[in-house]
Amino acid sequence: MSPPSILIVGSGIAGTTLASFLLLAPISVSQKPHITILERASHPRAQGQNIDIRGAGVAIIRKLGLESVIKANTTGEEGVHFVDDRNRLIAEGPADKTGKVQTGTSDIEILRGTLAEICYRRCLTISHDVKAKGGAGVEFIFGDYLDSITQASPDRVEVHFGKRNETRSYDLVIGADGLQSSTRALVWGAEADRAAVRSLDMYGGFFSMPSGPTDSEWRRWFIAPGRKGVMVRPSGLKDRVTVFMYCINATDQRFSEVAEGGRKSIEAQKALFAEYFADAGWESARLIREMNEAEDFYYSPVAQVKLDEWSKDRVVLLGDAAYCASPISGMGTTLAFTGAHNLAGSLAEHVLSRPEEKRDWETALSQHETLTRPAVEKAQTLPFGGQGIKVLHFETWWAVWIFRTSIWAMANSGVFGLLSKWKGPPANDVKVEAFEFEKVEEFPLS
Ligand SMILES: Cc1cc2nc3c(=O)[nH]c(=O)nc-3n(C[C@H](O)[C@H](O)[C@H](O)COP(=O)(O)OP(=O)(O)OC[C@H]3O[C@@H](n4cnc5c(N)ncnc54)[C@H](O)[C@@H]3O)c2cc1C
Ligand SMILES: *[C@@H]1O[C@H](CO)[C@@H](O)[C@H](O)[C@H]1NC(C)=O
Ligand SMILES: *[C@@H]1O[C@H](CO)[C@@H](O)[C@H](O)[C@H]1NC(C)=O
Ligand SMILES: CC(=O)N[C@H]1CO[C@H](CO)[C@@H](O)[C@@H]1O
Repeated sequence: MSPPSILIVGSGIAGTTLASFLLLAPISVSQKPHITILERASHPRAQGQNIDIRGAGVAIIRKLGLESVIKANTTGEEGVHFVDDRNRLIAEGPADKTGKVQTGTSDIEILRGTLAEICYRRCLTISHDVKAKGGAGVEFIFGDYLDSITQASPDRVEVHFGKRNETRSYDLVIGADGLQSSTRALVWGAEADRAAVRSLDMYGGFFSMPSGPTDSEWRRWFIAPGRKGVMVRPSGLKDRVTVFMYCINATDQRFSEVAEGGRKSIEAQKALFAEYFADAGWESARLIREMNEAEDFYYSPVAQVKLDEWSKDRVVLLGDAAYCASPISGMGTTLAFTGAHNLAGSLAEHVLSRPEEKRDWETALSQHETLTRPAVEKAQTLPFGGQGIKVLHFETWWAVWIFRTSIWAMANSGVFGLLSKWKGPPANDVKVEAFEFEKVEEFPLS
């Protein structure tokens, strides 16, 4: 009996977590799958700004032995300060460090790049252990991409690697290649792909910069007139902070045009933000200067992905590629973890633990979807149907002034505190399925 061969496209949070769990399925080493992880970047991408791990996500990192290392690498954010153009405090929302209540700052705040690196290294050590026992483990391929994916027969998927010009075939292909997934475009088709991505008319630039005298352990959130804003947040390192600049604009086509060219478009992406923030006030001059120098600048449209079906024959999508909830939801990473756990558990149950003639791929893929969808649907329900973000942002100075005054009044009336006591975070409603996986040692702290 030959173990299944699985290709995972994308070495992000979802892809590496899935591979780790697949290798921890409670089966003999000879039954463990051959896994290839294909990543377009030439090395693991240590980019991105602060992300949250909430509720169910915390239970899942614990299963991977990652709780201590992740908690040792958090950004230490104390909470949110809304500031005005003269950097005066308008309102304050402290972090919830118990994980029980929903505030802007969640139980675990970590830089996306740090988390991606930890997940990648976890996957490497698990793979190493499997190989030491005679299993196949994971083969990583960096710096390449697929330019075709075809269902060659009912149970084989043929793929072609663009750069190395090589054709291979797999039992299963998983597209864990993020919001702008090309697996989704290749398999679902260009038209379905366009229809699946629901723009929130918001575009973000992420980078880090040296700390200055006004920075602290508090996130500073400045909302400028003209529907744009900035967050400057602690990074976990004393001498650096992270920046998220964003613009909301449904008509300026340049925002979607510069998203197309990938890394080639970085100069155009930076120029667009520099144009929009030139007269935004506050610390914009410093931000533009630092953005222009930043080597870790990352641009992304803010969007959600909605698909009726996450799999087609033997191709399945996972994480942002299948069901991006957008950074506004604060749930993207928790959903990537939950989905990876459900997909690995379902494959272990219906495929990996069975002899070849009894493998039930269809049930595994549909079970993953049934288990994961309810959490996705909740997370994708944004305040005011996604218009919430627009409601908070205004075109004119006087509207911004009224907004600032009303947040100030709300903060002083204790409304924020009351709100946070009423409603638990949606992540605490997300169920962690009771799949059994092999125990793994706690990831070393250094
Ligand atoms: C560089 C980067 C920075 C990010 N920064 C933030 C942030 O600051 N805040 C936030 O809320 N979310 C951010 N995100 C998104 C966040 O990581 C996800 O919402 C969440 O963690 C779910 O992860 P995922 O694994 O599904 O997707 P992702 O984390 O997007 O991972 C997808 C992976 O697939 C790779 N990939 C893409 N296309 C291909 C291809 N054609 N072939 C092979 N590999 C491919 C990407 O390089 C990436 O490594 C960022 C994503 C990336 C890639
Ligand atoms: C790719 O490989 C095929 C078959 O091996 C060969 O015919 C073709 O010329 C190669 N293409 C490139 C661009 O090298
Ligand atoms: C949005 O873009 C349009 C077209 O470029 C521009 O005219 C408009 O001023 C922009 N809106 C804001 C709020 O900047
Ligand atoms: C990826 C990363 O930054 N890891 C750090 C996490 O925390 C430990 C212990 O403080 C460091 O040794 C790692 O370098």
